[in-house]
Amino acid sequence: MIVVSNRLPVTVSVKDGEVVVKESVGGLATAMKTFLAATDGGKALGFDEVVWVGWSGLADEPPEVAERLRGQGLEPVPLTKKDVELYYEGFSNSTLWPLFHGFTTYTVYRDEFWDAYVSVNKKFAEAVASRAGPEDYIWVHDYHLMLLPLFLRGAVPDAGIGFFLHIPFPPPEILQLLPTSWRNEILDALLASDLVGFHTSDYMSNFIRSAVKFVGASAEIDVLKSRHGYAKVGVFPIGIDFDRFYNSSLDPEVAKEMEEVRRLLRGLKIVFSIDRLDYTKGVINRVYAWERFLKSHPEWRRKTSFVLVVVPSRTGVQQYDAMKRQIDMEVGRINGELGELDWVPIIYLYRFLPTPTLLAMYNVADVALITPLKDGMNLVSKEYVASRRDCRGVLILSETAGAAKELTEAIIVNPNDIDGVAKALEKALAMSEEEQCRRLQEMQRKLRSQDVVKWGLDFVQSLISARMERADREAKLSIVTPLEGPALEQMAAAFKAAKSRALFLDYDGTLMPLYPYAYQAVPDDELLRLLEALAKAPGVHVAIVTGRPRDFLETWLRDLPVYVVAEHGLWIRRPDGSWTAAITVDSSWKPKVRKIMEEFVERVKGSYIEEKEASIAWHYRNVDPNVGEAAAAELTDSLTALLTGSGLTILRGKKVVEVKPAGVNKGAAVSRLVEEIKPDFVLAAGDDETDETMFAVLPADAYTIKVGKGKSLAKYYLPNYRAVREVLRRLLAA
Ligand code: GDG
Repeated sequence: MIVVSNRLPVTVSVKDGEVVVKESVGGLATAMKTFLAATDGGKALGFDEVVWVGWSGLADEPPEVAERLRGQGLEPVPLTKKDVELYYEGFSNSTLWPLFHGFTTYTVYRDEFWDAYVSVNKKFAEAVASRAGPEDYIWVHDYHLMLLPLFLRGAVPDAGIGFFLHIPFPPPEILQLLPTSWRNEILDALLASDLVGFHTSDYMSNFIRSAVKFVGASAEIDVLKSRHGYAKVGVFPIGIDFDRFYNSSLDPEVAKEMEEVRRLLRGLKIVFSIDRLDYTKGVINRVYAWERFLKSHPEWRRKTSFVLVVVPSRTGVQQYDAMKRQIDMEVGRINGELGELDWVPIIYLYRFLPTPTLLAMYNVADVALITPLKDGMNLVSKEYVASRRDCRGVLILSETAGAAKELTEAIIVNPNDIDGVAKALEKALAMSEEEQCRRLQEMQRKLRSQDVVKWGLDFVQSLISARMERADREAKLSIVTPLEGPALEQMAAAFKAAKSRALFLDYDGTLMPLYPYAYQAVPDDELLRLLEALAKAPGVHVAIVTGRPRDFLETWLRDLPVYVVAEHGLWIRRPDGSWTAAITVDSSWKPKVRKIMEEFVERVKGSYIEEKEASIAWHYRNVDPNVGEAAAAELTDSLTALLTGSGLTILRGKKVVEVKPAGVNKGAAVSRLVEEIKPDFVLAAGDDETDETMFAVLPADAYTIKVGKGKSLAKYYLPNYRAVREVLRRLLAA
């Protein structure tokens, strides 16, 4: 397995010509190290070796650094000063970081940034490729490397490629601000992965909506189909090393620190927060909320202090320096205004805390005030909760942190609601010990079971199965052979030899040409005579398997003794003319969907709605293709937002977007008929996506035929409906 992240999990320095390598602390490095240690360096998962590829942190590093790192399972990607400036500080931290966190006005768009991002992602791909083979798994981390899956797919096409995003994925309306080609290249590159993972389902659905809207991917629950094939998407909320924090107070060094902190703070109630200096963290909002609290609750003055730790980060970047000055100024003002000779309202530290001190603070703080404006996950909140073996302490957490989805027993606040945060502070400081413990226990239960090892295992196991599914699909997709010559003769012979034969035939595009309007595709005499002759032949069962509504089929096929599967498997008609429904039909959702589709009919000239008993379809066959595809993507997007969790699915067929109940498809209906008819010869033919569900469920010896161009699960290929009719005539002759 190859792990790739912008930074290697070490801090490297060169002192007096000697290379010094230290382990680094912080989110990703610690998380992966814990995961790897728990899996015996990946061996428990079947990996012989784990190599980590990334930047050492030194620009223009001397060659001895690489040598030294390689000896430790690390593969450095050397970056120049210019790379660091344009790719790291530039595109990663001045474009993607603000935009993905929703800080659109801080986002800088510069061509040199983008160019460097592309070229550094290529450098990473080369470094990975130098170590990777076709059997390997590559796990790429975070927003610095979003183009990497595409470059890797080119360099090591058969490797398993997984990508995990540690920060939020923004909604399409925000992503849209990125210049079109950058935005689309990023989405397209991510889709070259086998698996793309996010912290929350919101981020995942933002990604799905963007991929559908901007690069025309089609979504099937947790799979996105694009020009690269299939990419799985999933939610993997990162956890922490629970036991390490839960046991921290037992560590003598931490215990000593705890005592020291308690002694220095003399019985004051402590409200604690620690953050990297970053505008996403909303530090100033906390300061204002604290001021509001102290002003509206003077009785708490001298009884409590706010320990505000801000860790230096990205110094030298303009926005960060301005923010630092504002914090310095406001903290000074409040301390000056409200402080006393023997009491400081805000104890402000601008530095990195040694780990034992941080753990001591987690263990003694009465309240943790963690109110970022936007945060992918936020590990500090989890670490605080896990540390409280004594079952004391209250967490105040922003609803805009990914962690709020799991830590629902925290006091959840809106970080911009200064009054709300001030009230939460009062509630937290007054909370009974029983309630503190009840809330903590519930959160600890979740953190214990969803720890960082579980996160890693879930991701890697999903990656392994996603890759297997892809290999499986590609193997099947690649063997479509023309149905002619000996292949056709062999099939005709099998048809003749069989006792019971089932023919599952799609209608539009398979037996008939595609017409601009659905109502125009009225069966011609030649087709009707052919179907009738087949259906009346002994031991032959003909089924027309289509997305069309019952009434159309009743009108035109009524007199034929054939099976009919209508509306993609919702209705089945037996040759005796009786109809049965596959599920009970609830149509209460239809008006809402119709209303949205009507807007599109209004806007997109030439498009129209076809309403069926259990589904509604929007057709755009006779619309300018560019306009039609863009509108279809937009419609799918609006419908996805409306229908998530509704038990309905959105189907994108050829020039049609259709909404219908989930679990109903041609494949399910055809399986039913196979059980009923028990044929010893099965043929299925179809031309679009919806027919793939038939090919997927039929027995291995079935003759499955893809009509027209494109990849398919079918075994054989025929160019058009005329060829299909020709083959049917050949069978009839047999
Ligand atoms: C990304 C996402 C997501 C911090 N200050 C000190 C210190 N730390 C440690 C904490 C914690 C980590 O650093 C920071 O955790 P974050 O959750 O903020 O993670 P990041 O790595 O900044 O960022 C974030 C995360 O990835 C994981 O996916 O949660 O949303 O932005 O572990 O304890 N440690 C010590 N002294 C400090 O002063 N010793």
